[in-house]
Amino acid sequence: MKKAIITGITGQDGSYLAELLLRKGYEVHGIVRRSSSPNTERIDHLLKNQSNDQQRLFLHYGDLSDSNSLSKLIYTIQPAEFYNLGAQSHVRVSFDIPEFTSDVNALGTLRILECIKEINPNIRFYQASSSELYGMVREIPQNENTPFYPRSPYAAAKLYAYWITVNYREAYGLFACNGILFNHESPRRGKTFVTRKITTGIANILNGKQEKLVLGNLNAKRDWGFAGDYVEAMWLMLQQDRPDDYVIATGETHTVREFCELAFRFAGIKLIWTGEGLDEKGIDADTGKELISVNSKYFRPSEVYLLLGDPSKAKNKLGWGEKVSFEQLVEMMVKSDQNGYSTNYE
Ligand code: NDP
Ligand code: GDR
Repeated sequence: MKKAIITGITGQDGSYLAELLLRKGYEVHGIVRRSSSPNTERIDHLLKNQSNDQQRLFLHYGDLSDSNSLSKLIYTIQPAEFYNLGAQSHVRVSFDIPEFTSDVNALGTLRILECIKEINPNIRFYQASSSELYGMVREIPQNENTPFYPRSPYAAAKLYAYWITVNYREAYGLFACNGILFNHESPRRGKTFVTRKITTGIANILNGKQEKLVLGNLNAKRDWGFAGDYVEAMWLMLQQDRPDDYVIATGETHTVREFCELAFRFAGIKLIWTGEGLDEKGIDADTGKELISVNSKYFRPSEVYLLLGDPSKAKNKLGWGEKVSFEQLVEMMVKSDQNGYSTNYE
């Protein structure tokens, strides 16, 4: 039975990847951080679904800032594949805690690569790289050859992680791959990322629990896909004959404003806009009620304005393609939050 280790298994992508690997017959080992209250909500359904004699999902305490925990787990588990999804993944928050973000996102990756090199160089390694590397974009659309220009401590740390992964591949022959993933969302997306903030906000507004949504930059453009589709690409990268780096994206971009309009439409509300800049408001066209306003506290000290990926290489070489469209994604997230979030919602 193939064994895999996942860091970040309690996160959005970790939960979908664990599901995928279990479906494929893997024994899955997740590294979890100690927290003061349980944080396994996204994988509880997987933990409950296994009987004692057929257990294939195991959780171990560890941390990307703790080399000893990583080396002990890699040595004892001896996985065939290692997926590094763990990170301080919030771009805005990385401006508040830049040192912690760099330790976990940059040096955490180095720590794993060193362990693999020293303990078992045959372990295949996936690094969760990000479209945030492109930052101030120099080319539209962005592909594997587009120059990087990080715009946050998060992205600068991920830049180090990207290059140290390339370096360990070239210097030591490790099977190490970067997936340069553009934004991907789902009903399991963390509630402080803009898409889920919008869809949970809509559910709360409809339930009378929240007056309106307060957002930041409505003009930012993102290439949004479905997380369930994107974890398949991670797995495919580690099944190839040669290690390489791939852009994973849909090839479509939309503004935050467009996401809002579509999400409210799936909730049965037609949104119209008035004002500009900090005075811009999203209004219910039928009732005139204010549903969206802008607050500069959600602006970033330096913003990434436009991301649009070109996934041609992944399509040609991995045979990967997204299955869920932008409209289907928004509808899925709106409905899931309206019906009460459940991890079983794919
Ligand atoms: P989440 O924020 O949902 O999950 C992050 C995971 O990392 C959580 O399990 C978290 O644990 C864990 N983690 C945080 N700090 C540490 C640490 N010090 N040691 C070990 N684990 C830690 O992120 P996503 O699932 O959305 O993203 C997965 C990865 O992909 C991240 O690296 C992210 O930066 C990257 N990425 C994401 C994209 C996206 O659009 N989703 C796009 C491109 C890249 P806990 O539950 O305890 O907080
Ligand atoms: P991002 O995702 O920074 O692209 O990083 P996020 O959803 O946080 O922001 C997307 C865009 O929306 C704008 N925005 C707001 N963002 C948040 N969070 N809250 C708001 O109220 C708001 N209003 C407008 C932002 O300014 C931004 O332009 C995500 C993370 O998953 C990273 O880990 C990953 O690497 C990248 O996607 C690809």
